[in-house]
Amino acid sequence: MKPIIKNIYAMEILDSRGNPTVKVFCELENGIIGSACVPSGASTGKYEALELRDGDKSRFFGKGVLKAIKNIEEKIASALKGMDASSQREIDIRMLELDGTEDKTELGANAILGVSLACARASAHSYGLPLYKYLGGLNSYILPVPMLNIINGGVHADNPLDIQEFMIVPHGFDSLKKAIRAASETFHNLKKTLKENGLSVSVGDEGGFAPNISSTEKAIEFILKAIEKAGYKPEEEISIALDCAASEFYDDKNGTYKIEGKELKKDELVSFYEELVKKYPIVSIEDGMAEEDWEGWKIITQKLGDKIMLVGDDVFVTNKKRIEKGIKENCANAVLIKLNQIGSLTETQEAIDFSHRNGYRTVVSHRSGETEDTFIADFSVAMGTGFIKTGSVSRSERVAKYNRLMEIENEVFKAVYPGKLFFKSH
Ligand code: 2PG
Ligand code: MG
Repeated sequence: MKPIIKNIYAMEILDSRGNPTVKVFCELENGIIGSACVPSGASTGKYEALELRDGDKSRFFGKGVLKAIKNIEEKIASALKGMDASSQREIDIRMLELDGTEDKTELGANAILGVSLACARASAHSYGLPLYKYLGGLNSYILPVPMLNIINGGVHADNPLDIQEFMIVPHGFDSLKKAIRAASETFHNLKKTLKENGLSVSVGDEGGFAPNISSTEKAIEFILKAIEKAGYKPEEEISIALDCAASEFYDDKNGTYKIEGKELKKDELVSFYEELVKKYPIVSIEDGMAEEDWEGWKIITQKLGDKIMLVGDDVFVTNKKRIEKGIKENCANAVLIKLNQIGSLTETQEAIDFSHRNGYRTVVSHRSGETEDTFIADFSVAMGTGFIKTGSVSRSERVAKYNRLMEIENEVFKAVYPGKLFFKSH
């Protein structure tokens, strides 16, 4: 029996920062209901699709999402009723037409994405398939290598670190379970090390520690010490990845970057990164340059593009047009993938396919404001991206995704953990 959409409805729930967000339910005529929750960023890119908020200061400081819910229930539901929930492209394109704007300002990307994902879930249930198989095919088998953010800075924490995310990449293992265990043991050793140094071990938005330090090098050294204390080998087994979120410290008037109390020109910032890469086992830098700074992106790609992954987040915003510009101009070599940056499953899949076809790697990513929804875990396996970043090994909205991935690893016959494949040179 075809999974025909009977009704679509939504409600306001809270995200991991206690702010409202959208949860959507897709009810099928066969009685099955699929639901999905929409996450929300803090260091959002300027060119992301619009997250529709009410702006009514008397509720949730203006952050309510009742308008988005109204759009779902009054406009989108009637347009999709009677459609086959497995016709994902048709559903998404129908919503894009209904919205009619470039960046989803009419209906809201949070409204559209919630519906898009809830339809996929309902249809997967209806066919009796786990989401990763439904989206990726019955033979989906590639797990992602996690990038775990264990020290938080930037706008995700109340500390003086300019760089937003200090991640560990446990690539030197032959299973995801072993990689997650290594990450957990490193995390706990980092806690011990920070405590011994009189530093706070309270965590930031993504579950990483947020110690009161300002030096990038110091943060990296604490992590390397923790890896060793946990009995693992830095570089061989566990490396470092950074998300600089450089748009947050870019001065677009002067074209300079303010980092660690200094004002650096583009090439000086790139030299700063080059030194870090020389000194430490860094395998990936995300948003090393700002979203507007295409020139800076060219410089960093020339200098570091053949050595490490250079991941574009704010600069690409999961938008095929911006990714295309990046590829043409030789900017970055990988793309961060966030469903809610572009606002539909279909467009996200297109962005991933397009990146892969052009030799760019992709990393599926959470948002700093998350929910208990584990869609991205299944999605990363379905798309075979080989990478995911979904925070630290604390805070359940982060851990839920890793736990789901380990479940998938149990389920898939000889699932491949590609860590050693991706980082051969290390
Ligand atoms: C990022 C994300 C997720 P935010 O910059 O990559 O870590 O943060 O959701 O705040 O944009
Ligand atoms: Mg980022």
